[in-house]
Amino acid sequence: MKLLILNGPNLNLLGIREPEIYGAETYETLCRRVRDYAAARGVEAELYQSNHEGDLVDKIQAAYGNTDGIVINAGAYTHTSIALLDALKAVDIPAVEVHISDLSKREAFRQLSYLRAACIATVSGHGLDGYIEAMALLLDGKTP
Ligand code: CA2
Repeated sequence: MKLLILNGPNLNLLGIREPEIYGAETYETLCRRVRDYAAARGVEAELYQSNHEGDLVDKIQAAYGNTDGIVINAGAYTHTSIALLDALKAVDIPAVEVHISDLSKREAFRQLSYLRAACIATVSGHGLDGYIEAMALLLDGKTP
């Protein structure tokens, strides 16, 4: 069982600005938490972060045939990227969309998610725990 944990633009900067929105934990902490949970569950987890839309598309395409689930926080591309939506639809791998902040309480331009239509669930506003919840959803069909 292999999961791909994808993070989009600026998520590598977690913890250095806007802690009131995104918390104080760093991207490295997120990676460690994901790896620890994967190890505890006996599954493989590959983490990938990019600021470039095409790189994220390439990574989704490369998952075809070798990955059982995708956790994706596409950052700002969530609200703009039909290319990422198409890539997720094309590979047809179960995917869960994660947002650290609660999008429903933020700006109007963050209310639209193009990716939602290709995901089995969305976890929003649970901080870094949301990534673990998304992994559990893919592994068990429910949150811990
Ligand atoms: O809440 C989320 O996880 C978001 O996907 C985060 C994106 C934002 O564009 C989405 O609307 C919601 C932005 C991530 C930016 O992360 C930062 C990290 C450090 C300092 C400032 C921003």
